[in-house]
Amino acid sequence: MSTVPVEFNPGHVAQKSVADQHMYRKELAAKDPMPSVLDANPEIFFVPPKRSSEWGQWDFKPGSYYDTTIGSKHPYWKDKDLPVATKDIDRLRADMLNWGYCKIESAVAAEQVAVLHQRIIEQAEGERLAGIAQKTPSGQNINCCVNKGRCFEALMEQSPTMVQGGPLVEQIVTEALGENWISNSLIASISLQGGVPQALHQDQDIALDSRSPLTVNVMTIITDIDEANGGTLIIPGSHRTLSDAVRAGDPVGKLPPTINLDAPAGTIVITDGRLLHSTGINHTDRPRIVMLNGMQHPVIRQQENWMLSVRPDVLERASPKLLQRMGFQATNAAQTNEGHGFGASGRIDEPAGATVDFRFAADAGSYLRVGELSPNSSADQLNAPFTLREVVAKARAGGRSAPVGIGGKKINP
Ligand SMILES: O=C(O)CCC(=O)C(=O)O
Ligand SMILES: [Fe+2]
Repeated sequence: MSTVPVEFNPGHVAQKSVADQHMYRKELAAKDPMPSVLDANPEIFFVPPKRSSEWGQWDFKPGSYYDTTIGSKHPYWKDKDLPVATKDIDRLRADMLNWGYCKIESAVAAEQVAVLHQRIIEQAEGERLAGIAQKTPSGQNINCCVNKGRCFEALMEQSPTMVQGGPLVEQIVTEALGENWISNSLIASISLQGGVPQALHQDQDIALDSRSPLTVNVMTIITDIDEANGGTLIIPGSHRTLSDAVRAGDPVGKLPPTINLDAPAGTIVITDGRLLHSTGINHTDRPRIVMLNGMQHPVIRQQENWMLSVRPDVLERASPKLLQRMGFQATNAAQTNEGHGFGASGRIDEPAGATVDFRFAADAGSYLRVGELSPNSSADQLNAPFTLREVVAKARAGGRSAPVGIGGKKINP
């Protein structure tokens, strides 16, 4: 056999690849505006999540990004023309462009909200009883809601049977993303008393210099939200400030203050994927609920649908590297499976993000997905051998903890 040229030797490649020889090092580093946001805005920082046993015991720092109020009460914002809840499409368009979000008034009628609200409360309790609740730093999420009630199927397609303002919602999303957008996920985000504020983030985590959003979030407000119960923290206008800075290659600089989003139940708030935001703190003893329905440009996905198309025998013999390359390692915000994979990094062979066992179960005809659960579910229904349970147990084997715990303890404070 001929000898392999030395240029192909991994050690040789590494030696020739010191950082200043990278092609786009400067450009790639400048694509993430968060380091410069954190530099210039010391009131914005990461609050570490608490374990169940220490729930509620965290150090509230006055003056920090989560210590705020709604726009109309905020000294900096109260005289600014922030988005208003309206059915006027021209105002909605202008609010999206100027502020990075808009509020569609009564997009979901009171009786439609009541159906969603009840289903969410029941499902949240059912998942806790079944031991598969997803605990988040701020409370609880219900993932993959499309499997958990007809009302969610209708919500995701903005059917007027569940979203009276569906046509208006869809028009705004189409104008923001272009035609044929797809849904990224459908999650109920529940903020509970005692939880920590989520880190401020942009949902769109690629191409942050983009002039228009590649993702938007269609947020359905299920309980009234405000400064008391953890209305979503946002920095109005940050969608532009951040993307302009990235495009210019400049640091972001000092940002205006955060506010809590306020909106009555039934409002649909559409946020630009570049807007800085996070779950707020719930100071009340009632759950704060918003449905997050991310939408994205249809091209943000793999060309070939490996999840479905790879033959079982290929999958059986695939190395961890090949699995990762085909997309069977979830990351925090991509390709999670029934919520498994949240908080993962996407690394090869990382148990917290490995999803191939769901596909193996499907091939074997034994994939049991979590469906509708409630406090009225029978013991058999609650104890069903959901595949999610097995995958999470495997990821946690040997005492490893999953970053965002599914199947942890009951989380009601
Ligand atoms: O719960 C909220 O208010 C927002 C949650 C959010 O932004 C997220 O999970 O990406
Ligand atoms: Fe978000």
